[in-house]
Amino acid sequence: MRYYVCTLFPDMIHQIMGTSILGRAEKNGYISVNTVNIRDFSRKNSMRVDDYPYGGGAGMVMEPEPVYQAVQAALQRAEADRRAEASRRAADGRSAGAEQRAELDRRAAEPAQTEESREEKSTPSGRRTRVIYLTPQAKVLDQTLVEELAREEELVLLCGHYEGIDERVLQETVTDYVSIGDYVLTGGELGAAVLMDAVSRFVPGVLHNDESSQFESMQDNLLEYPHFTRPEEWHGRKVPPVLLTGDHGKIEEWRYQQAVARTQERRPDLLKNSFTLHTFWYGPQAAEEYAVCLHGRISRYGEIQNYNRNKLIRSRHVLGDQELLLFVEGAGADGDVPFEERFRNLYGTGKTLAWICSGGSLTEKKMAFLADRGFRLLGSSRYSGTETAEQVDLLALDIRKKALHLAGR
Ligand code: 6GU
Repeated sequence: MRYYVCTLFPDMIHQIMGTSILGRAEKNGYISVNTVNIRDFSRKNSMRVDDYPYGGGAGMVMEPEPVYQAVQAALQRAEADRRAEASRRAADGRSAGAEQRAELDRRAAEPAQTEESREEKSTPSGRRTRVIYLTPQAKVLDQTLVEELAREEELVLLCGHYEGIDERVLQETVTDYVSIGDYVLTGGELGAAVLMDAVSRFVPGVLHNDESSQFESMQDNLLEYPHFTRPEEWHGRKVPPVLLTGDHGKIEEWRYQQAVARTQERRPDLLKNSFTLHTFWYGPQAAEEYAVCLHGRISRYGEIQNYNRNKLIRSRHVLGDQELLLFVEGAGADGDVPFEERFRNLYGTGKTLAWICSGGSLTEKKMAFLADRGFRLLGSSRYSGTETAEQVDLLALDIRKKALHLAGR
């Protein structure tokens, strides 16, 4: 991940980003932190970049031209770095597969973008570089947006000061407006640092295995369960006995209950965005593997059930409003038990969300059947079993985003 921060205080950014885990990540090349000093683009002898607001009122406003020049400089550096990275990868790939090599060579060989064509042109991955303005007048950063931003190769961050920035340059350059909370700071730098910290945690290589939890409660819109380490008793307080049993099923269940109870108590507003995930799979072993993998990327809790089993088929299942059914059907899995028969005891409430993944054919009939049974179909996808971890991740993020959206939250 490459960051380009347009700011009046580059030292502040480098100070924060040069410390601890982020400093290590930069040293090891997993992230790069670049700054553009907006003051370098002042046209005044005083080097000032602010002026009085039209219409009067308190405070100063940052002028459009120096901000525009700074953002353009950031975008140009981003483009140069992207090219350098592509040729480096192409060089590295000479010994790798020919297909990959051809793709990378193609990217590296793309003609340089002129400044005039930038607006229409996008990055080699087909997207425009995101230019994020840090401001309290925006949607508050959350974990879903953090994960989405972490999928970018580069981000340009614009930090304002004084009362704000002339609206016209924002209209012309900014793609995203982000706040870090409902309070006002003296400038955008701390917001930019917060965003970069949260995003960098999702960049592969930044966290070591012992620093990252595979999937965090926050991604489930739940707070973390409480943690304990040695000694077993401290100041007369004992570690909850369940944690000493070694029974992983029980421990996971306890942690889930703790996470929900804690969220209820401290952040009840989060609970309405939380879903309990139930994954039902049937068909061959490959379906189970895919189900386990996808489930684990959508939620750290919930259950995975084998619907090949007659016992399950016979017992009644009703999923509620805040439950999400992930339905994974293996290739050629219709076999001996017809679909309608297999799910004759499965019901939703009418609001229960469902997503169908199929290794074979996704028929209208199956979708209609689920809709009839009280499920709201979020969407569907196909899988081949040859998906990369990144593709599964992307699908998981999409399902979570759609679930929040469809539930109207
Ligand atoms: Cl990102 N910037 C400023 N100046 N104030 C804020 C903020 C950002 N987020 C919350 N308050």
